[in-house]
Amino acid sequence: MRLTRSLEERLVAWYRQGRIPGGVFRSLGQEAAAVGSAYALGPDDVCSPVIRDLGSMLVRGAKPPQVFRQYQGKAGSPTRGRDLHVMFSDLGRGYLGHIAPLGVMLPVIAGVALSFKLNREPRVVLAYSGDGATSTGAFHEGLNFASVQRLPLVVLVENNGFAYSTPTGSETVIEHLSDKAAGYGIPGVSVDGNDVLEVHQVTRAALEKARSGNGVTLIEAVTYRRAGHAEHDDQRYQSKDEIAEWERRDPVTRYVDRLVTEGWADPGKLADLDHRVTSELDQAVAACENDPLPDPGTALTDVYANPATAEPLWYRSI
Ligand SMILES: Cc1ncc(C[n+]2csc(CCOP(=O)(O)OP(=O)(O)O)c2C)c(N)n1
Ligand SMILES: [Mg+2]
Repeated sequence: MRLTRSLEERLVAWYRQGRIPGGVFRSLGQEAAAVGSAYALGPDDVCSPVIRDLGSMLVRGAKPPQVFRQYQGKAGSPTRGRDLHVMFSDLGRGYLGHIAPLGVMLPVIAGVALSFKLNREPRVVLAYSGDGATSTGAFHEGLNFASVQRLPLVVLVENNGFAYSTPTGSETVIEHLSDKAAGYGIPGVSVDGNDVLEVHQVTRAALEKARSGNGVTLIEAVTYRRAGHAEHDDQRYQSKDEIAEWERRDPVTRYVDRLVTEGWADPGKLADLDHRVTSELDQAVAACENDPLPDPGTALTDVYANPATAEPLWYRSI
């Protein structure tokens, strides 16, 4: 959680310096949902993160230099400048990059879970979703199919109170998003999304249930988006009191307090961990900040399965 937060803070600084060509979507205040749940996955399992789930990718082994290169669209980034921010996959580490239209990853990920079932592999899939995405047709079709087929899937909905500027109450009339599970005949549970251990325990139980052939679970992690939708968004539609209230429930502070009060870690050890995060990020920045951008002449390469070989038409004019 500390690595996720500090990495995103560096990205924000770069964004303000005009060094990021796309958007920066932060998970400030909701890191526990992505991190606590991803730690419940086994080494051969797969997850499909969405925009606030950088933490899950770091848990699965994504490295900060990769993330910095990707955000800057560098030639050496995971998508070699073809896509931006967290939209990249690493099948070896078990995460699938998402595609921008909300909800459409659910049918894709249901297909991944179906392949595990057909091949009798004891692997499970953890699909992340925002609250807004649960109101799309694709989400419904994907979840319905997965439920009917009893696929090894867990869907974790991060209810952070907003879909861009639309409050959750204007996206859906139900109060608890876990109640949507009833429409699919699967169990649904709501958890405190800012309690990393609760998220972890509930996700782990649901993943094991899926692994033993007992089907899909829908988990709602109740949290709050303390930053804007992305860095360009001034959040004028969010109440300052509400943001302050959720800052008091910050998942990192809460976990640190618990580690210290219950005697799991002393403050010195936690300070060492903070230093480690800072130096890992310093090294990552040094390793990649002067990397080159991709050669524009290669823009069509690797975009389609059978890449076009001709130069892009506009290339000759630059
Ligand atoms: C089908 C579709 N409609 C609209 C958008 C534009 N859009 C991108 S993110 C977003 C908000 C998503 O809200 P939510 O699912 O709650 O996730 P959050 O950003 O809160 O993590 C919107 C409206 C989109 N990408 N796809
Ligand atoms: Mg949301």
